[in-house]
Amino acid sequence: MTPASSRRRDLAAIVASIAATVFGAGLGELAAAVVSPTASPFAVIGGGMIDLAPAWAKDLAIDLFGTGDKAALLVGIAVLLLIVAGVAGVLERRKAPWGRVVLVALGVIGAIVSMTRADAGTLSPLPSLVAGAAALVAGLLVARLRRRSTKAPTDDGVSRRSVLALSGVAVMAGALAAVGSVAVSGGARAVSAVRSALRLPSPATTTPVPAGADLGIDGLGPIITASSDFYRIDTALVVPQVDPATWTLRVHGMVEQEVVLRWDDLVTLPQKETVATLVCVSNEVGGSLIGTARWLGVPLRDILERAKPTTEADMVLSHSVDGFTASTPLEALTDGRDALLAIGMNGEPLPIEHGFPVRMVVPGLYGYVSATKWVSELEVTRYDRAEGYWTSRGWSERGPVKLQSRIDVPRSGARVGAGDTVIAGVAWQTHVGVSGVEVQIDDGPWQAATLATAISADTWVQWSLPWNATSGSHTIRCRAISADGQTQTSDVAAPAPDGATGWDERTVSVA
Ligand SMILES: Nc1nc2c(c(=O)[nH]1)N[C@H]1C(S)=C(S)[C@@H](COP(=O)(O)O)O[C@H]1N2
Ligand SMILES: [Mo]
Repeated sequence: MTPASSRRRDLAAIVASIAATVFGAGLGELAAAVVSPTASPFAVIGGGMIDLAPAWAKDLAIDLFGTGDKAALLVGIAVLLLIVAGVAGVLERRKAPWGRVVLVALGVIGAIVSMTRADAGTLSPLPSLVAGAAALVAGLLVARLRRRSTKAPTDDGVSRRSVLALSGVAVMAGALAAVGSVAVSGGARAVSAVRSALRLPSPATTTPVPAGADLGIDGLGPIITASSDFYRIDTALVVPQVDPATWTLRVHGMVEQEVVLRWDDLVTLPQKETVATLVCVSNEVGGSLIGTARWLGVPLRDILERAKPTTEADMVLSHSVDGFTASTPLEALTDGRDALLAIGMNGEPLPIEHGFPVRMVVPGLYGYVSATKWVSELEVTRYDRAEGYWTSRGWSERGPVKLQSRIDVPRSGARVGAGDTVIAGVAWQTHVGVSGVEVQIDDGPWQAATLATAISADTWVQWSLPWNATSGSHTIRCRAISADGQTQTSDVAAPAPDGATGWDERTVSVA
């Protein structure tokens, strides 16, 4: 065989193997959609990778892709899979049956990982096994065709075309199966229908939003973030689908009385509506992983009171149905702040990706130690006995929110006309509160900005400063002063392990 024809055969083997893999992957997704969406081979491999990721990797992913980190991961897995499939193709041609073995091994690996997932059921390995088996069968079919083509060298052109045609059909069938899996995925539609039909109880107490809370400045986001604009951060590649009818919350551990709460119990308890700002520990200085919403729910204190934590307990490890956990100081849940077991967000049931039907919201703490979505368990324990999901990956065990401020107007790199304009932004240290914001233009003096009326210490506050802009390039920076008199530090710290610090800064060119 000439090197050229060998290369051509390698290429054909690669195409055939990739086609078989796409076919297998598509069928695996379809099988998952039918038996269990969270057991999708892509979801279990991706979920496993997320769980293995250390603090810096999470940070890097959010840094590079923002809230598109999950899509980026799935694309990454797909690319990796295709590369492995290509290598398997060459291997199969030169050292059969090792290429086939690799494809089957991928399915088996998926099946094994699927069984280690927190939400694994008995059928969880099935989709990955289907994927492996389908890839094997498709691979064998194409190989058979290829062998025929080697036996009849004169027919080479024709057979190569049929190999390509069969590969094309396999790819198309795989893609179709994957698309079909979205349509078949009944679980998601069912829960979303339940959510739409749900009526929330009315709150016994509410938090008013003062008229002066929103400065109404163009480019400054609204004081209450629309649910559809609210940032989303979690480890769930497939959003958990939890039906309120089957939801339970088990309060156990270091308690005098174990308590199990059902949805019907929860909605009959007195509800509170509060406004609270939620911020992610991964939020960079000037970042957008922060939002403010009206939350409806039952104070966690009322729930814990029924279980009666013992005096040695100092932490509540909240568990999500998908295995995520958060370690919250028991004190933050019982000291009277508006720590809620929330069922409503901005007047509607929680959006499914924000924790439907029930999540936690605790003012003053970053989300990773407090805001468990799809919550299913409150384990009363101690910091020296247990740790939360991100703590075991290098993040701090307690996550009090740090004092921060952000410039929203003018936007970074914006072109501003000379003359009277405005600088504006938000500042927060949830549950402590903000008493002032100062702004520095170039190397000028720090000037006091005007603060909007705060909703409460649990929310961000808007601020603004009139500015007579002169032409040229200007650097604007801001710093907040907390309600307890601290000035926001200029020390620069990365988000890991307990939240970013430093001053937000924008450079704008004035025409
Ligand atoms: N079940 C679950 N809950 C979770 C997380 C998660 O990964 N899984 N992430 C937490 C983190 S890190 C943050 S910042 C908030 C984000 O809540 P949001 O997506 O509603 O904005 O949810 C918290 N609750
Ligand atoms: Mo977070």
